[in-house]
Amino acid sequence: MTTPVKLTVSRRQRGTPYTARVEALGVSAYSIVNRTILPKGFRKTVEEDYWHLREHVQLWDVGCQRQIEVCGPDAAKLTQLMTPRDLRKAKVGQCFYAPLIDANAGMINDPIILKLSENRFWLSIADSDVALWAKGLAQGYGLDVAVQEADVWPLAVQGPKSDDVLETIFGSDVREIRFFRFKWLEFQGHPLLIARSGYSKQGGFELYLDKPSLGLALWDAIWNAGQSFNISPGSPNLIERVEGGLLSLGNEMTNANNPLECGLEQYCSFDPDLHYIGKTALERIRAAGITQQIRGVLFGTQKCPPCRQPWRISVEEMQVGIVTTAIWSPRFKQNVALGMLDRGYWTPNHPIVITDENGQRYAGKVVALPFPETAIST
Ligand code: THG
Repeated sequence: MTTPVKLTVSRRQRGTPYTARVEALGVSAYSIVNRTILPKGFRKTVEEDYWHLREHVQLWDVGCQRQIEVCGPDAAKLTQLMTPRDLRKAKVGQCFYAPLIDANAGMINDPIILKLSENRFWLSIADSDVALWAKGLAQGYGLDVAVQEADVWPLAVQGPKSDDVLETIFGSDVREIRFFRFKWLEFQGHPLLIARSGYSKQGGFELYLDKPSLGLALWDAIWNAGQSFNISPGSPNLIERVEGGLLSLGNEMTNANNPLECGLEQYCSFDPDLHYIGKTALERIRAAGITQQIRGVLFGTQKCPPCRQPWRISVEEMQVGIVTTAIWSPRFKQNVALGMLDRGYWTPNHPIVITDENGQRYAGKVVALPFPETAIST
C-alpha cells in the first residue's frame, strides 16, 4: 500500500458559489472535475449516504458540471457536428444525454445538452475540455458561433423527496417539470433554470444558477426548506451510480472507447441525412461489430478495496475484460462493478473471476445494466 498523501488545492482548482456552505457542513473529501472541486463525502459513510439518498433528499454541489455555451446562428449546426445523437427535432426546454465523439468515433465527452433557444445550447460536461474542442471546430469550419464556458453553477437536489423540498420554494410548478425537461422559475426575482435530471436514479432536479452571487442564498433556501424532509448534504453516490449503470468519463470510458462499446447506441443515429464528425468511423465500427462492451459485474461476498486501476476479469485464466469501478453493495450483499467485457463473455450470468489490485481473486458474474433487482440474493 502507498502512503496516503494530500493533494494541495490552489486557485487553478476552482471552488463554486456553494463551497463555503459545503465546508461549513463538514465536507470530508473532494475530487476534481473540470478543474473544479467536487465534494465526495460528508460526515456519513458512503453506505449511510446510499440509504439516505434512496429514502430522503440530498443537496449536491455539482458546480463542476461546467456549461459550455454554444451561441449564434450556427449553434445548432456546431452542436450537431459534435454528437451522433439526432438533435434535428430537439425542442427548446429539452435536455439530451449525448455522446460527443472525434473523427475516429472516440469518446470526447458525454454531456447533457440543453436547448435554451434555437440559437443557444449548453453542454453540461463531464471531465474533459470540450470548450477547446468546440472552439477549434468553430474556427476550422468557419462557423458563426460563440463558444465559452458560461458562468453557470449547477446544484442538484436528488432523492424521492426532491419535489416536496422544491415545491416549498418554487410552488407547484416545479412538480410539472417532466424528466429531462426544464423550466425557468423565479428565485429572488431572478429567472433560474430548473431541470428534472441528475446523476442518480432516485429522481430529482438540477438548478443551473447563472448568477453566482445568489449561490449562498439558493443553497440556504433549499437547505432550510429541506429541514422538514431530512435533507443532507451529499454527492454523487458510488454504490447508487454503479447499480444504476451511470457511466463516468475517465473511469468507465476514455477517448480510446467508442459510444457503441459504452452501451450508448440508443443515442447514436445512423440516419443517412444526418451529418456529424466521426460518423464514417462509427458506421465502420458498427458494420464490423464491436469487440467489447460495458456491463455490470457482481462478485465476492467480502468488501473489495476501491478500484484505482482497472482490475483483470478472466475466464479459465484468460483475460476477457476489465473492472473499472467497484464497490460493496449493502443491498445486493455482493460487490457491484462496471467493466468492459470482451465479446463472447458479455452475456448476463456468464461466470468470471475478478482479480483486484492486491491480487485478491473473487468469483463473479456478468449482469445487465442497470443492475436488475432480481439479482438481489435473499
Ligand atoms: N448532470 C448534468 N451534467 C452532467 C452530469 C449530470 N455532466 C457530466 C455527467 N453527469 C454526464 N454523465 C451523465 C450520465 C448519465 C446521465 C446523465 C449524465 C443520465 N442518464 C439517464 C440514465 O442512464 O438513466 C438517461 C438519460 C436519457 O435517457 O436521456 O441521466 O448528471 N447536468
